[in-house]
Amino acid sequence: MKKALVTGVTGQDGAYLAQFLLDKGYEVYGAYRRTSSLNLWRVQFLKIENHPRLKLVEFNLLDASNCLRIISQIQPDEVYNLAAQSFVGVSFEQPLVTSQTTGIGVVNMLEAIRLVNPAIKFYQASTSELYGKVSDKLQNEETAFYPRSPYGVAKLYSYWITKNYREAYNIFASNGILFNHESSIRGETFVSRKIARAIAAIVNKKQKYLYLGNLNAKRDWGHAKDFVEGMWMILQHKNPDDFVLATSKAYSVRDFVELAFSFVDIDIEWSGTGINEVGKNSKNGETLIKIDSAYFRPAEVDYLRGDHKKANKILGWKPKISFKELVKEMVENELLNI
Ligand code: NAP
Ligand code: F7E
Repeated sequence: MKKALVTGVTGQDGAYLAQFLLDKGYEVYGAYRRTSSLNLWRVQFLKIENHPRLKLVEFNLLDASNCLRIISQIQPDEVYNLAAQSFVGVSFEQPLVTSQTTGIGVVNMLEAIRLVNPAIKFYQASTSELYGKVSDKLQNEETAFYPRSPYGVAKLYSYWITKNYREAYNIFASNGILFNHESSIRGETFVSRKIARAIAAIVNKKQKYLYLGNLNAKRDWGHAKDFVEGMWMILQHKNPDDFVLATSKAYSVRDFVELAFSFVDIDIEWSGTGINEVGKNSKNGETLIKIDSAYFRPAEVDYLRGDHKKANKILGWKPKISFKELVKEMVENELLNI
């Protein structure tokens, strides 16, 4: 039975990946950060918390001794490093914590693997935020990086240190450069879930307005379930390598809002400009969406659209869940659980 260590198991991808690996027959060590109140709601949502092959272990990526001990005690076949401060907005407020956790912290894990057993395979959660101020209309593994946030810069370090340990020590260390992926268990502050939650609250008269920042930013949004399968495929490939996982379709935040409201039969009509723009229910003229400048970022990533040809050709990976299905699932889940 193969053993996998998944860091960040309390996060969206960690929970989905743990579920995926359990289904594949792995023994899964789900590493979570010790806090005053353990937060396992995602693992519970996916109904895997009592799975006999899921072992939850306390862990902190910032503590090198802890990484070393965990790797030497568990002796995993595969390590998926998903732990990070992953919110781009917060990274502008907490640049040092973000640099340490999302950037430097990764070395703790790579060093532990190098010292304990360099045959352990390592997956690093890299991101489309590396591209930032994009030069190409469609970004692939060859596109130049130009990160636009402390988060993106930290991920640039972790991307390169992963590649460096591969080249210097022959460790099977691969980067998955993943474009945005969402689900019903996405963090509440990311724009997709924020919109879905607000719609359920507005329909149920618990909230009057949805406040947003930049409506025109475009993202390549997929479903987390498809993407965790890609992470596993990356580590099953015969050689360590870096792969883009994306849907290759881009939609704006505005598109997301319009589609999401359409699932509760509300057609959004926009008027005004800049921070005075509003979104109204076209049937009765009621204002539902307002702009709040607090949600604008000091430097924005305007456009991301990934080219997943390499992953498709070499790994046979492709996304299965469409943008429309994703948004529908998210809105329906919020309506059910409000
Ligand atoms: P997430 O929901 O924010 O999960 C991040 C996880 O990291 C949480 O379990 C968090 O624990 C844990 N963590 C944070 N600091 C830690 C530390 N010092 N030690 C141990 N664990 C720590 O993020 P996600 O969406 O699942 O993303 C997973 C990974 O993929 C992240 O590295 C993210 O940057 C990257 N990524 C995400 C996307 C996306 O669209 N989702 C795209 C590209 C790359 P707590 O629960 O205790 O906070
Ligand atoms: O923002 C705009 C915002 O916070 C998406 C992380 O998983 O994906 C994620 O990063 C866009 C941005 O995700 C609001 O300015 C407008 O342009 O949902 P987000 P993100 O920044 O793309 C990448 C791939 C990662 O690696 C990250 O870990 O939406 N936007 N209004 C807003 N964003 C938020 N959060 N809230 C708003 O009110």
